[in-house]
Amino acid sequence: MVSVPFQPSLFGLGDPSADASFSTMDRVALDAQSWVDLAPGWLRGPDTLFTTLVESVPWEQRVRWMYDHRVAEPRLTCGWTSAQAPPPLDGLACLLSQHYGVAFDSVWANYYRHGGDSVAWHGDRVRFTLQRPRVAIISLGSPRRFGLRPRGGGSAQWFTVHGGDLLVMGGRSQHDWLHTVPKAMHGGPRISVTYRHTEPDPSD
Ligand SMILES: O=C(O)CCC(=O)C(=O)O
Repeated sequence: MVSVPFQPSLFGLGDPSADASFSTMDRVALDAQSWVDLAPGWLRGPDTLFTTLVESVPWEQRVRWMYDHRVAEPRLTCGWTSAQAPPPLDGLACLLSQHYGVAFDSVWANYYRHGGDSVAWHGDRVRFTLQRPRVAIISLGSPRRFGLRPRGGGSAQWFTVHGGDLLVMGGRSQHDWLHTVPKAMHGGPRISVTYRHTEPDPSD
């Protein structure tokens, strides 16, 4: 694995601010009931936010049981309620909530320190309590591949997410699809800021 240092770009510097009109957003239908919304460059100043979060968040190393031994998750994480999340993550929760008509009340940030960090194929736990959860992900830092594949088997769909991009999974995507951020041989550091909601969409 070759670790590539993060190079901020001119576009990425400046105060973080989101596109409140979601003007670049496009919906990709995964199947009749599951979708992904993609808004490239939704957040301006993503490199400023990336650097601030790397330095200021109290990152935690979580461990998991694998059979009979404990393994460190290959990324660092930190979570808050949306109300307690540091700015501008709290304000971004409000903007996303207004747009999607659900109250995004929790924020989890994941720090992939280098291309060797990853998250394996999985569906989010919100599927145990919600029919059609929306999960919103803002990418910061280096680009990464983000994959989705049908839970029952079939070919994967791949997206490359760049710093400032917003990706939202919705419909039945947590139930019927799995998603992953695989290791990247020449990948640099990346943070994903993920938003989830507890209460269902009133129309569900
Ligand atoms: O980092 C990402 O973009 C995805 C994160 C994710 O799937 C998760 O934390 O459940």
